[in-house]
Amino acid sequence: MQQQQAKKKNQRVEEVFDLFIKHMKSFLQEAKLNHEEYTNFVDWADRLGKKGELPLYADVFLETHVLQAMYSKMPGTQPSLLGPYFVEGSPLVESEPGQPLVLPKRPDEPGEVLYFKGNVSNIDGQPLANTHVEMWHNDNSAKYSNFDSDAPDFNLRGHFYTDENGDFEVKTIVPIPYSIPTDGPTGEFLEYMDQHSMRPAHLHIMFQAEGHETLITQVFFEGDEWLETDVAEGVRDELLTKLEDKGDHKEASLDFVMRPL
Ligand code: MBD
Ligand code: FE
Repeated sequence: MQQQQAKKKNQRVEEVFDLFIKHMKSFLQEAKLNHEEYTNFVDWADRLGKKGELPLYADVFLETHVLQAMYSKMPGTQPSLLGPYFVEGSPLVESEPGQPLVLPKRPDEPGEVLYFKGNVSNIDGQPLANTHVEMWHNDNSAKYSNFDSDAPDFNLRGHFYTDENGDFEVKTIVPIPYSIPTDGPTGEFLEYMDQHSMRPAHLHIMFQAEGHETLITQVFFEGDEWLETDVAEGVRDELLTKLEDKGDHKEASLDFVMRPL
């Protein structure tokens, strides 16, 4: 009996909802939201959900604020958006001795070859060997496998581990700027806001190391035309790297710092 009750009541939900209502009251007074606007909102949100765009909308317009409220003053690499296109179960990427790790790709994968290097350490500067690194990004037509791309599932998605010095190097292609879908209720919202739909090119990267907080972040490239106006506001200065032109390929690198639990 007691167990059943404990299962249903969620103190945290109650606490957060009470706070939400408290702040919403003053927000509603300030916004002077009328009843018709409220019903328009409910109709739009219903369509958003029915089209399966709720995760997209939330990750584009809310997730950055969740992250900044909690983590912007914390030490270590700033997190950025997980986004709606992460899928669990990516393949393990292994390499032959002396060869780079290669993210799964089609034999004729279009795009510029990118060698991306990184180092993972803790906030005291100690390297974090054997850290689980998960990477995913879009292809040269700006599409993500398992979602809007015709590529096989898990194309340009994989995981691997840092070496004894906390280093890794992976071969993939350069991601390109991404337009979020504009043909549904999220696009309708963008029109109301007179806001473009672009995100700068980015690599998604997630680190898991024992005794450390999981770090979910993104890597952006200097000079990208969408950095300042990223529709999802995911860019942080420390997540920028330079794409170096090496003739037949590009190189980039960034170091990452994980916080202890
Ligand atoms: C993306 O590729 C993305 O990373 C986010 C956060 C939102 C929409 C599309
Ligand atoms: Fe993305």
